[in-house]
Amino acid sequence: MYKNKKIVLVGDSAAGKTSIVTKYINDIFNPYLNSTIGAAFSSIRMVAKDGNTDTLEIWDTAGQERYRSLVPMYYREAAGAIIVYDVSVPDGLKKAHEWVKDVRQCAPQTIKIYIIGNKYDLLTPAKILETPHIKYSSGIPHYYASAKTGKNIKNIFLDLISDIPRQPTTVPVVPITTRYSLCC
Ligand code: G3D
Ligand code: MG
Repeated sequence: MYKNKKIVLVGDSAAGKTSIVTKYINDIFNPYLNSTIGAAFSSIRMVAKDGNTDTLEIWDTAGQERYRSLVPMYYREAAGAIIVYDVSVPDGLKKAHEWVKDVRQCAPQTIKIYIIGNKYDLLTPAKILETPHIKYSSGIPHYYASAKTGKNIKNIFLDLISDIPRQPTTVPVVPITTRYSLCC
């Protein structure tokens, strides 16, 4: 038995975190989503690249300043962090790196971090030409994506889940004396 793999989505408000999760889980893009309050939880089973099935626990957090103090709570025992920024916002990638600092400070040291530049569909052909195609940003895997068109959404989750090693579940050890006392 293996532990579920806990993934947290963080990033500035309106970067598209909820839209990415909705696209991944339900394969729909809903342009009329309500903004997230606190965090939303979803669970899904998926087949990793090695053919084994993992259960993913996805925590979609709220980026607004007023909920920011809650975010470290969601980092606890997280195995992966998806940091989302909006490619159409100036300095989006720089802001994503502020979230990287946050994750490194509060999450387990072993956490796998991915940076996602969402809303790629909003870039004009001219803008696409001047946007550098980076695969890594300061050593962190970086993807351009679009929750609207679905670009890279499945790849992100598949790559991340396959990057996270499986951890056996710890079975609680029942002391022998306790076991005998139950029989009498
Ligand atoms: P958040 O969860 O990070 O706060 P949301 O962000 O998923 O709520 O999305 C914020 C806004 O961005 C929404 O629009 C949503 O439709 C839009 N959006 C999310 N992903 C994409 C994308 O890939 N492309 C485009 N074009 N828009 C996207 P509103 O208008 O409701 O604010
Ligand atoms: Mg949201």
